[in-house]
Amino acid sequence: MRLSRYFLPVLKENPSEAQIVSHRYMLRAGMIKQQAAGIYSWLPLGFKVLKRVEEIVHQEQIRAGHIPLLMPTLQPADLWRESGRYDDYGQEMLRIKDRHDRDMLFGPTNEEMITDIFRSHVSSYKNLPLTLYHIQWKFRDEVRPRFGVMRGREFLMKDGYNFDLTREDALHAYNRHLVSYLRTYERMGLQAIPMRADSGPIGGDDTHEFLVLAETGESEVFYDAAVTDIRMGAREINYDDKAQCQSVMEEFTALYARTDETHDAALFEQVPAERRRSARGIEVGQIFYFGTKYSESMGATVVTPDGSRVPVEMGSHGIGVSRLLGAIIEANHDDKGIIWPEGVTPFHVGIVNLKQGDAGTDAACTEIYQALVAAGLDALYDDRDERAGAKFATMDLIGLPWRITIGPRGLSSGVVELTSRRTGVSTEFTAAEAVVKLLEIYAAH
Ligand code: 5CA
Repeated sequence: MRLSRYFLPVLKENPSEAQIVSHRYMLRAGMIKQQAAGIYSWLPLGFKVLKRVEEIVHQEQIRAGHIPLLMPTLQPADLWRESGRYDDYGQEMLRIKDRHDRDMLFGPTNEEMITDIFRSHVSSYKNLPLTLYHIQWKFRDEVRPRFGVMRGREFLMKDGYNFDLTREDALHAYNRHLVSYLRTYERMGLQAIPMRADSGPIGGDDTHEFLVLAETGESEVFYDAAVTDIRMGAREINYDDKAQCQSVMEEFTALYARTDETHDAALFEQVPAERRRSARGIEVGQIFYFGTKYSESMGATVVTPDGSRVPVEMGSHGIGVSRLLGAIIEANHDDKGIIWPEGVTPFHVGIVNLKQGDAGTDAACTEIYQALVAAGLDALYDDRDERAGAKFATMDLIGLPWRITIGPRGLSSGVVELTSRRTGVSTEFTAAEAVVKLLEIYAAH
């Protein structure tokens, strides 16, 4: 993409309404525009990152054996009357009437609708286990929408629902989600720690939230510092292997890590004093096991091998897809702007032409731009007639992990400069070497 033809409305001034760094940079980098409290348009750069985050979520869900579908944003109120949540949900639910005076709502989550789909089509244990998920916009009329996409009213969520015959199978689904979430966050350059939490309006006994540690996080958390040393890394996971998923779950949840809702001061005292931490965190996901809470009230039953009928065992599992962009920026930035992890960057590399209008540098920039595109890399070429300083500032703000700088001096000795946004370190390469180097870097992502 040539920047002169792109739509990147960067802001020079700090927007006064933004209290935290991710919100400030998302507005300044022209990623989002607020349309109403907690409701945003996703401008091209923001939309590109959102799609990349969404793609990683899809890939890891499919890897875990979970099946994508798509449910609507609007739901009939009657489904929610069946589960009893229509009245319970309170003012967070946006209630709408259609022209026939029927009660509708903008879905804040989909337990009822997925249970309805299940009961319409599945009636035998032979179709289990089954996990269905979608990535769809939700609406929650939050009292205090704030911090940009962190606490929106309209937000994008991945929500998945497992259906199993036995409690043991449902707990395996819970573990599978836990493992797949850990992989998902790590691919985005984030460490998200599973912490014992409270189930709130979703219900159920077993639940973990995934917390990214950040000073600006809304949740208060207490944990054993040793938990921050554990990584999924590149280990191979067989998602059908119950014992393996269980052991990863135990490894990541054995140490003390809880949100304030379930914090137990006496238990926390047993953590060695030098490892006891209290901090703040951003909740980027939550998994729930709730058994037959919805299947019983909504009549979702299956025939068992011995011919009897039982309500299906369920759980639900959510990732805050749009919130993740805020969390990634909170964890990856400096005072000049965003520093995208390679896994989610909107463009792989930016090209800065130091002397726009000079025939030699223009031709060299076009050539390397075309070579990058031909190699399958997504490059943003700043071909605007601007000072070099302004171009560097824009690149630093929008946070592409790599920048190629091309000017007459380097070209006279046949080199361009490849600079890491994270370390600031520059290395000289020929244009062809720079392309190869970038291909190597991105092969791992
Ligand atoms: N049905 C369950 C699991 S699918 C559920 O709704 N869980 S949840 O309430 O915990 O939401 C899942 C994730 O969505 C949260 O962990 C959080 O990351 C994200 N989320 C929740 N509310 C908001 C909001 N107002 N703005 C942005 N993201 C949100």
